Amino acid sequence: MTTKRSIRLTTLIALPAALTLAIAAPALAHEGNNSDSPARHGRNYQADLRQLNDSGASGTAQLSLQGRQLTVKIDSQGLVPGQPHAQHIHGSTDGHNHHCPDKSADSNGDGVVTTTEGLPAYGNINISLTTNGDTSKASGLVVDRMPVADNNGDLSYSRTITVSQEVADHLTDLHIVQHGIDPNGNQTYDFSKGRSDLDPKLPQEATAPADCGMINHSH
Ligand SMILES: [Cu+2]
Repeated sequence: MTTKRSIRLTTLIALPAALTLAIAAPALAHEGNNSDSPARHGRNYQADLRQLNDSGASGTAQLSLQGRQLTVKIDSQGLVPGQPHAQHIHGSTDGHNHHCPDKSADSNGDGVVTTTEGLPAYGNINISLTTNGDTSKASGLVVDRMPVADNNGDLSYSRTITVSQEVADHLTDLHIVQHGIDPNGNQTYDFSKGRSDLDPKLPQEATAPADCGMINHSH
C-alpha cells in the first residue's frame, strides 16, 4: 500500500518536470541561430481588444515571439466578474482574410453575435489561451482552465506557449477573442439567451464573444 502510494506520488511529481522539458526543448534548438535573425531578438505584437455584443469589455494583448515561443499577456476590463472567460487566438495561417465580426454577423437578429455566427468572420479557434495544459482547439471550451475575471471584471493573463511555425509566421493574420457576456446584468452566466450553439450544456452567455482584437506589429 505504502509502495503504491509513493509510486503514484512520484508519477505526479515527475509529470510537470517532463512537460517543462518538452516546452524548453524548442527554445534550446534556436540557440544556434544567427544573432541577426528576428527570431533571436524577438518580435513584438499588440492587439487592442474592443467590445462585441455591447459587452462593455475592452483590453490590450501584448505578444512577443522568440522563435516559436510566444508570450501572450492580456489585460482586460469590463468582463463578467468572477466568471471564467474562454479566450482564443482565432483565424487561419493559410492566407484567409479573417477579421473581428461586427453586428451584421448576428444572422438570426436576436441581438447576440454567437460564436458560430461570428465564425465566418473571425475563423476557427487556432490556439486556446488556457491557463495551463493543452492549448489546442480541443481545449477551446475547457472553462476550468480559462482565466477568471476578478470581482471588478478585470482579467490578467500571461503565459508562454510553443506555437507552430505557421502561427509564428502568420501572427498578424490572427486575432484574439475573449468570450463570456452578461446581457441581463445578473453577474453570472445563465440561460436567458438560450443554450450555447457550441455546447448545449453551457449557456449562450458563457460562449458568446465579449471582445476581439486583430494582432498587429508593435514598435
Ligand atoms: Cu474564441
